[in-house]
Amino acid sequence: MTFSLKGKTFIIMGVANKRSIAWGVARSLHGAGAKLIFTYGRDRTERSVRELAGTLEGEPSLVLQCDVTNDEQITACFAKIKEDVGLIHGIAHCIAFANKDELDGEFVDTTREGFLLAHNISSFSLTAVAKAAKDLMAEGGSIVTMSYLGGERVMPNYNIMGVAKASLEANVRYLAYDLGKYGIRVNSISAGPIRTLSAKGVSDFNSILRKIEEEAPLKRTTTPEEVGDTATFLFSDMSRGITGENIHVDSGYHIMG
Ligand code: N5H
Repeated sequence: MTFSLKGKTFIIMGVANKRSIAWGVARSLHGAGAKLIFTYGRDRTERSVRELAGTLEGEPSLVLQCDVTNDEQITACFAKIKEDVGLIHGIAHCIAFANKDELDGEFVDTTREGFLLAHNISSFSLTAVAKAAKDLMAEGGSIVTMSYLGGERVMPNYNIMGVAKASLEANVRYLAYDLGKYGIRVNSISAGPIRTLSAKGVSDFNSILRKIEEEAPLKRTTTPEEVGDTATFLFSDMSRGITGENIHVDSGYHIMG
């Protein structure tokens, strides 16, 4: 059994910029010798993803659009991947969205539209992508998605995203059950708070980080590299007995009362 991912291909969904967790996953996978394919959702992130992908040494990575709210785009994206590389070994799903005005104030005020939008992008997209990718993982594979403690416990202001992450974590378990027979494992990483673009504008983010530094067993906050290395472990044979799991990469914060 080996940690090396040489000769294996992974799809990374959700890079926005160099601070993205998805980019931490990409760097770690690249370091393990994997071949990468990047997907982006919105037109305006294309440039940033292409620039970052271009900084990786070796063969250039394929960069494709895959707006996960659009079934035709998902189909077209995976058809293109099938045509270009044939076989893949895993997917890093690092995608989430909720309306900004619903990540503040009271959860009880969540609208039907906002509720459905958050679930569509942050949870259903995993089901849709797993379905599209299943046949491309003919040698078995590993799917890894990103969660947060707010899916298990109430965290002020996380609101609709907490409910969407709870759905995502259950989604992981049901997908793990279905796809296990094909040798495909499905897991999530519950990352501690990281200053990414999606965390931008979160009021008092500094004090959230400070609380982690004070209270978490490891007395420090989480880095995208730490999440990336755990994802690489989940993509490698070293984790071959693990599926349907939610691994906390959060300096141990989740064990605190
Ligand atoms: C308890 C907290 C703080 C409050 C909640 C933050 C939730 C963040 C997650 C969502 C996914 C952020 C989001 O959708 C923001 C958008 O409304 C606006 N931003 C964007 O559109 C930017 C440009 C793009 C790149 O963002 C997305 N998502 O596409 C949680 C924090 C302590 C931890 C945290 C920040 C968790 C998390 O889930 O990310």
